[in-house]
Amino acid sequence: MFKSMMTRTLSVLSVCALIVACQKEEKSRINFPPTDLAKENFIPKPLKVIPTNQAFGLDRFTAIYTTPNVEGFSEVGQFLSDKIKAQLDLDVLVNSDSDEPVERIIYINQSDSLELDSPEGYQLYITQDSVILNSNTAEGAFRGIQTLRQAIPEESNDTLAEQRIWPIPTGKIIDNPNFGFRGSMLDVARHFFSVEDVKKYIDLLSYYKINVLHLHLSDDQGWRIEIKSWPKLTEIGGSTEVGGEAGGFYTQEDYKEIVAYAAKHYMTIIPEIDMPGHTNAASVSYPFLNGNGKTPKLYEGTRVGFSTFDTRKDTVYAFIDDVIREISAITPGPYFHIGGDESHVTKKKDFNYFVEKVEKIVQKHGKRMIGWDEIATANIDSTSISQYWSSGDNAQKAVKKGMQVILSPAKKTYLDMQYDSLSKHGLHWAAYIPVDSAYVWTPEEYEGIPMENILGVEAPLWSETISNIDELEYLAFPRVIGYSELSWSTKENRDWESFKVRLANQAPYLDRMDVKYYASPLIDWKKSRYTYEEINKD
Ligand code: TNX
Repeated sequence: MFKSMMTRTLSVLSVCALIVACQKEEKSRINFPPTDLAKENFIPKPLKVIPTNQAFGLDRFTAIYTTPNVEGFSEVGQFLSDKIKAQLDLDVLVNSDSDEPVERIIYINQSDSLELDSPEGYQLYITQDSVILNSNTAEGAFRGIQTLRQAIPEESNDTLAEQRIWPIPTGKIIDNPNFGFRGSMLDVARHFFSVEDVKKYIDLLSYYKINVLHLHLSDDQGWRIEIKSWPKLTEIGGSTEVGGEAGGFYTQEDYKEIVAYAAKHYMTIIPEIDMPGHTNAASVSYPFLNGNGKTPKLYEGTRVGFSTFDTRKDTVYAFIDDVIREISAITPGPYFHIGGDESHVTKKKDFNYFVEKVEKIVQKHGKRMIGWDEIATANIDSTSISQYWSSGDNAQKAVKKGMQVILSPAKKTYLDMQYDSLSKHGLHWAAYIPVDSAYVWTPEEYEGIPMENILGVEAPLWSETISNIDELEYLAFPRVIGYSELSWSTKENRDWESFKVRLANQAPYLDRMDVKYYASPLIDWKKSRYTYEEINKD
């Protein structure tokens, strides 16, 4: 114990010595042109940005150090180093004791400072000689390095010294999220998306500090996760998708890979098995589940609301217990989503009875239940969570029960809504959602739901009209970037005119990541491979 404290103190001291040494080494100072940290295109906008108008030169004499012996910190340092390498082809060593000359350091520091009053809060102090990132937790450090990544210029300045230098503006950033839950949902049931596709979506979301990915794993058109005790769910139920293509599913190993990848990005995966409606694929696989008296067939259309489980059969609940048990065992996050939407052929009292029974099963397996807003009609616990998508009445019912609400109003947050009548993909039953309309609303004051009942904001991407990653990106980007700011930044810090400019400047990053975003004509894109006309020609 004493020894480890000593090592820690010593290494903090040696890092301090290094900073002082760097500061003394006047000759390594480079004459940067003045900068303005407040003009960086950060999304989401940090709580406070105080510029000091000089520059930290990121170059091959820069090294990363992290607080030793605190879980996760060196991995966050390595993550930053890997991203710098991928972007700039620059090697920045992490916690290295090599003799390579180091002139400037990035220090990722665990700090118990009371000012950092949330696990995701962080402070960045950028001076000419060092970048110090303070946070209580590795999660906060991870959010902080996304901000730092956004301050690294796309182009190096090659006129300042012999080596290539990427100047980062100096100053101080104090940041903390407005909502702890900032999510997106991906429907892998209507069309299946591969593990690689999901990982790319995670990469992009986490750059904008989104920390929840909800996977809609079952619907009428497909069952997408292996359940070892009920193998036909994927053998039969996973074999098709909308339009009649081959479908697909995640083995439990695939799912674990997604969960682990998300965890590395400090992102929680929420699995959803949609019940008692939206269950045609399950009932085709095991017909005893069916409650509407019809012999089901595989379904490749896009209608909703025609299927239901039999809510009065014990064997149905034994089946659900197995499904929730197997998925919960490989899901480290605290939530299990039971769907519950559009059960149009389930009688009201059967629906409520069903939700109440399934809530107990979810709790038995150690998870907190989430359901679409309809679940609030049942007699459920205040610990369960209602996801508002269409009914203000249901939201009020949830609030009366003391439940938390996730805000996903279809007419504001549905990523599958078309931008306008020219959009190549998407639906418009709830609204057309252009990029400004997606951003300009106030979750904190939505439909009179008290702030203390709002868990956060989630933008669902339903996949009836999209079948590959390019189409996914067309609908999600750039709107999901706006939802990241709506859920991270405070109301006072959000402003369409400012957001619009910062969004325009995301083009180089999105291009570098090969994101086929929709180049909305509302945005004066900084540089884009896709013009509005090109994207809209078919
Ligand atoms: C409604 S939103 C649905 C989904 C569809 C979506 C299409 C909700 C809980 N149910 O089944 O995919 O509309 O926009």
